[in-house]
Amino acid sequence: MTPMDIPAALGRVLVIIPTYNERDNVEKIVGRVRAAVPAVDVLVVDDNSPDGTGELADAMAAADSQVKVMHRTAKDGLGAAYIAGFRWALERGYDVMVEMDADGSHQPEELPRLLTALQDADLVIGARYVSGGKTENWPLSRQLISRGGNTYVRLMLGTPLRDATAGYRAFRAATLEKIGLDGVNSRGYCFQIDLARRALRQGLRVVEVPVTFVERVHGTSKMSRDIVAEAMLNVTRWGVSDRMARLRGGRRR
Ligand SMILES: Nc1nc2c(ncn2[C@@H]2O[C@H](COP(=O)(O)OP(=O)(O)OP(=O)(O)O)[C@@H](O)[C@H]2O)c(=O)[nH]1
Ligand SMILES: [Mg+2]
Repeated sequence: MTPMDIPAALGRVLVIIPTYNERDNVEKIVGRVRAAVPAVDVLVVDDNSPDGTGELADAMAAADSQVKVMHRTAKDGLGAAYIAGFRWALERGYDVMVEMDADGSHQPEELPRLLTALQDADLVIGARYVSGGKTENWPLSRQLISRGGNTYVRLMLGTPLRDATAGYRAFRAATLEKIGLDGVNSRGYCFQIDLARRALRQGLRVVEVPVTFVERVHGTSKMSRDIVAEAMLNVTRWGVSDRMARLRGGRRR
């Protein structure tokens, strides 16, 4: 895709990139975002990476006024980093917030597709498991966990989404204000499921567009057994309490 202007109706867009030890990725990803959609601003949210990612981000910010950096004191999970980035953006009047990983799995060149779709949506999810979407170079074990997780989410929560755990997203500011960030406390990718579920419950328009998710080449994954366990536990809890609420309210409807 060629560099794109932001659709005028969308307003000011901030791409939020959380980082923890992404020294070999951070410059490349920020450069790709700025090249793909030159009008967007970028916020790197670094959790005091020991490998110097934060300093590299500072150097980029010094050279480009559209690049900003938030330094947090310690590794506190992806969810917490995004919430901090969202609050930063809301305080500064951005109209759209994009979530993007630093490791190249979310291709900046596909951002125009997400922003185009956001013109008729409140939340756009760059989805792997819809027609036209895919994962590249992912080991079978990761594919099984990811697909299995999504099936579980659909069954437990009764959502129509094919890729509720996907982390490449575009939110309208009004969407984040409506769903409220105060009660969101999941740390790993469960955070993504939580936000999608909250948006759907508010009756907001959640649209999935196909993307190609590319396995990281540099650096190491922060994915862990704890993150999967957190997601399973929370999804089960939400599913059970939704069902209980429906049973209690069912007769009156
Ligand atoms: N600020 C911050 N960023 C984090 C934290 N954990 C992960 N990240 C970043 O969040 C993004 C996604 O993390 P990954 O480790 O790639 O997790 P993943 O995509 O589920 O795992 P892989 O597919 O194996 O790469 C990357 O940009 C990480 O650097 C954290 O605690 N704090
Ligand atoms: Mg990754």
